[in-house]
Amino acid sequence: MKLSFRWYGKDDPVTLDYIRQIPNMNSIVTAVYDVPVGQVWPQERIDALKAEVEAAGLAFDVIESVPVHEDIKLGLPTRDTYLENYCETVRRLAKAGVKCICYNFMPVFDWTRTQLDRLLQDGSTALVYYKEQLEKMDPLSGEYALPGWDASYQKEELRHIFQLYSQVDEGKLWENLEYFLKKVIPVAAECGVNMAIHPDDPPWNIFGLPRIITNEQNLDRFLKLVDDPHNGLTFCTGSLGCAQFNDIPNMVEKYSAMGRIHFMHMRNVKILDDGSFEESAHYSACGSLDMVEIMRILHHNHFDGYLRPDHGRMIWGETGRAGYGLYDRALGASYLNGIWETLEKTQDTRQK
Ligand code: DNO
Repeated sequence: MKLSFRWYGKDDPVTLDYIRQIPNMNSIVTAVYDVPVGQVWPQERIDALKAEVEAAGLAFDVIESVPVHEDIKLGLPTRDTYLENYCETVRRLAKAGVKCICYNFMPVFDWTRTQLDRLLQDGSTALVYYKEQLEKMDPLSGEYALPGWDASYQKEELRHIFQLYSQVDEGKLWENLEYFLKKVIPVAAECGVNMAIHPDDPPWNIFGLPRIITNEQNLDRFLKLVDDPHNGLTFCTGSLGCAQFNDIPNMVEKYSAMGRIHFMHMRNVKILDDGSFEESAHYSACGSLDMVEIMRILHHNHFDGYLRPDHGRMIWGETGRAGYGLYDRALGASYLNGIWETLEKTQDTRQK
């Protein structure tokens, strides 16, 4: 297990110097953020980022994310140019030593919450998804700007994209994903990079848009589309784990035994009765997931990929990027370190 931490670059109030003070910290998870989606990342920008991360004594080997242009997800004729650009970015990242690239295939919106600062009983704030609130949200109203959403769309553009998606059902989205993988995975394999798709968050359709990286059956199907170890997963416990239908320990067991998990996002969530959920502290009892069990399975299966504490709450008066403050994620990292060290030092539960 290589412990890692997401860093949003120079604008991130959480500095590399702070991150490296977290015990056992190994790698930075970052990206070149200001290149428009679909364009090739300039090599000098990649190299500068690498130099900055390495100067702080941390490894530059995980990118989250290289975003997939909407035309690829929609299967438009323009997709081939964007695919070529995507492959070129993969090559350039590999040249800079990157080992793992996280991306997602969610139409239009990335992760979705209905509130980013819900006050919890202990006085911290967290990201939540309340079904009732979501049903009242109209993404086309222009009133919402969530951090997981591409804010560059104008209202009319968004309307147009929604119209285009009326022709793309789940079956079509699968075809477009396959087309993407068949172009990108051979390039990744050639240059030794692991591609790691992030599951849809939440793992069900929202706003009438299809979502397919959602459950075990679909993850099986995904891995078979291109059955190559470079075609793997970012296993996000919080994204998949906010749905009752996902048995997280079983899924972690299956995919880590197959060697197809390249990146773990460790987050705990509390599932509520009506299918809503609240993000919680990492500690198992704070949410619905058994974090020790998940780590035990990873350890047992000799997981040696990257792992990062995912979204934290805002605690101790910290302000900053929702989900990505320093304090609660650092607490999460320490907690995960503690579990892992215990597993390493107690009886050997590993497969021989
Ligand atoms: C949320 C993140 C996601 C993730 C992308 C990967 O906090 O886990 O935004 O980075 O879905 O492409």
